Amino acid sequence: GHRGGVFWMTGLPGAGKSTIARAAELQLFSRGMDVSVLDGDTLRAGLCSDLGFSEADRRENVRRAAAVARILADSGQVVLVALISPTVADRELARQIVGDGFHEVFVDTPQPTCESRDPKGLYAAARSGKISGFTGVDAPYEAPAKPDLRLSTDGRDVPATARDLVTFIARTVAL
Ligand code: GGZ
Repeated sequence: GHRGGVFWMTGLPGAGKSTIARAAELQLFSRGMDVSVLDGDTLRAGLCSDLGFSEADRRENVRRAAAVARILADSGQVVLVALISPTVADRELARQIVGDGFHEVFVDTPQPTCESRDPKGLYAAARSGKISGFTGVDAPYEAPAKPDLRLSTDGRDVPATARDLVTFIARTVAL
């Protein structure tokens, strides 16, 4: 068995949060651990479909994700949360809601790398003014100064990065 815990993955759009979370989920599952993933895309398709990208809506998005994560962690799950959660205050709110068992993970990918990935063309749309308020272009991203874990992704493949996360999680939730 293992304890529950919340591993809150913050980073720029395109940093690899969701991809690393999904890869880590598989690795944790194959170790027999109880794991779930809450990611921005999924939450915004359902629980948070009424929210946009204003500062207040992002804060509410974070608040709901943290509340759900806490419920799951209290029931013993390892919860991977993949949300931009752009400000220090957003993540402080999440930490406060989750309580003990909150761990901040910074998916640290240089912005040029994120922009060159641009899987959905959103950086390009933001650069050309087709969308506004895009994180990293014309909306802020405050990198965590002292994350509990920093995942540097540049030049590394997803399974290797996910392995670093899984090692950290396994150590953290061990009974
Ligand atoms: C940031 C945006 C925006 C704006 C749409 N700013 O790479 P994606 O496309 O699929 O994932 C991003 C997702 C970010 O949602 P989060 O819930 O993680 O954000 S937050 O924590 O700030 O609430 C991105 C897409 O939504 N997207 N418009 N303007 N990301």
